[in-house]
Amino acid sequence: MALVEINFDGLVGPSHNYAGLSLGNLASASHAGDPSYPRAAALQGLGKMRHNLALGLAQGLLCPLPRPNDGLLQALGLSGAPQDEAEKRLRAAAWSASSMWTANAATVSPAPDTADARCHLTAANLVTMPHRSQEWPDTVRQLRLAFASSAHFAVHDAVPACFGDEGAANHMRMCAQHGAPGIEIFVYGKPGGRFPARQHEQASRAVARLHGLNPARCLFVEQSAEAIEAGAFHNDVVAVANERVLFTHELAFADPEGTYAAIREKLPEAEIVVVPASAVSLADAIRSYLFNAQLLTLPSGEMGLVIPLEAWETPSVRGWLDAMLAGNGPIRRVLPVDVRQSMANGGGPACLRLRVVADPATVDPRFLLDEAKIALVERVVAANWPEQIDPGDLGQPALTVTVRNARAALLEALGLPELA
Ligand code: SUG
Repeated sequence: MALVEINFDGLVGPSHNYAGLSLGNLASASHAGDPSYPRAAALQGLGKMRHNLALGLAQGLLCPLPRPNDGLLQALGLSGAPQDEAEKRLRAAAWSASSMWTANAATVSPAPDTADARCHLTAANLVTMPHRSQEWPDTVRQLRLAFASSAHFAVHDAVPACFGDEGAANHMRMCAQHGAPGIEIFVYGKPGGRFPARQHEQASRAVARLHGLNPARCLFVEQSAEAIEAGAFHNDVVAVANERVLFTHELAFADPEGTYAAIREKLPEAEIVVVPASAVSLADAIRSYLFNAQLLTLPSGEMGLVIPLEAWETPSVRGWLDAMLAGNGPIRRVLPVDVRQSMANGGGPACLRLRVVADPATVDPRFLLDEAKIALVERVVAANWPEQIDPGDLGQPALTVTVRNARAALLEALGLPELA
């Protein structure tokens, strides 16, 4: 069994729009009401997938969920036109393309870490934000299709809604190599601040139990209240790990030194790269999404950091990265990509992907990409995704038809009638 890391990117859906739905996500709030460009957004995402595939890495795709979600509107008694701002927001929720951020689709524990030696995935309930809480039943359906081989995978329903769970965005795995047993680090927030703490400690503990993880190989770490307050609504906005390396802002965790010591105790080969606030302020880190990067092991064995262009263009971040590259650290390449449409809603390169360590031969091939399939999906997007959506367009019958037909064209092209 050749276990490799496969990045499953969420394709930006045809209803992508800026509705300002995520309290505590500064980008979402500041772009509320802007026109969005779904076609350009999806093509940017596909450009990132092609970029990473060309690095020699395994790449997968998850499809957008059905939108608008009439079932949600009906359940809320909202079949007619919205009567006030609150109802407008609920309608926007039913149109949200937020499932593109597949780092929030599930938490994944690869086979080497679990008691039954299968890769376990638990869909995230995303209960803190109404527009995200509708995702998981459709997500779990898609995961059960992509990872249908029960000899290799176990896909769990979301944990009960009493505890908020945001999936892999608050989970890091460190190990000597992807295919070796690892330690799993669950990061939770404590409520009470200006912004919601979306990940509950008890949700993380439930996921660890469901996955059959060895408690001695797990860490449950509190995110710093300061980071949440500054707009780090998920831990992956301020830290990212890959194999033996943790790349983190100094203010990411409530107890940074204790966290680093606990990691080193469980994984002596760990290398922890800390960016001090004196070099990159928390505000710059969050605005630029430096840490919402894909930290990848390249086929050469070197590590590369796929960052958003916004990070490359932020002077303090650029200065720190240039110094890092000139030094001797474990991250040897920095690779900027353009995902500006997603970034404007608070989703960087790391948000757009779900990492699954598995043998690609055990995954349904319809969810795996090569160059030809990326080109196929690009053609479908170019022909079917709306070019622009203005906030006032949501709910229009013609746009509803366009959005539904666009997704249907994608499922047809990928041969995925089960998701229709
Ligand atoms: O949940 N934005 C997403 C961004 C998710 C980023 N994911 C990770 N950090 N892993 C969120 O806040 C904005 C939607 C809107 O406002 O229209 C939104 O849902």
